[in-house]
Amino acid sequence: MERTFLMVKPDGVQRNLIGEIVSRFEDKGYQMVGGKLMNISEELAQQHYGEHKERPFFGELVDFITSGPVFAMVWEGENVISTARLMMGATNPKESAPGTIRGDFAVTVSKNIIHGSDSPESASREINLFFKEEELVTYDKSVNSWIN
Ligand code: DGI
Repeated sequence: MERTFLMVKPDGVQRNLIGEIVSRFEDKGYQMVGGKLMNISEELAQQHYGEHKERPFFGELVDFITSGPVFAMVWEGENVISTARLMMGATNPKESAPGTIRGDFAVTVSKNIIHGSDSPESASREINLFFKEEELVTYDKSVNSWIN
């Protein structure tokens, strides 16, 4: 089954949105297989956002993601990578539709509440960056036969 990496960023944790965000993915029919509250080190932040190294906002991005605890998660389900991106909404909340997480809770691109992998390659890279294999829990839920 497809897996993705999702993370409630420091602004989402401070604004008490962990539960709301987890609920949205549970309500959709996806299954959490890993989750932890953690602080991101400078080194991990640089690795995670490596593709943005040359961007003018890279320093700001690293400072922000290390500014407080995040809630890192792995979610599983059919087409979860691209559907989670749809549920998150556009990167810039000025463009994200109402009903999406960013559309409902964020105002500015630098504090846009949630991260989600954008491809199978980044999902695999980010899951491995944040979680050890033994931290991920594979289990069956009988309700899944009514979802898939
Ligand atoms: O995958 P996304 O998070 O939707 O977007 P991305 O991978 O293009 O960018 C990663 C994060 O970088 C994004 O969630 C917020 C931040 N970001 C993107 N563009 C800008 C930005 N931050 C600032 N301050 N200015 C930008 O133009």
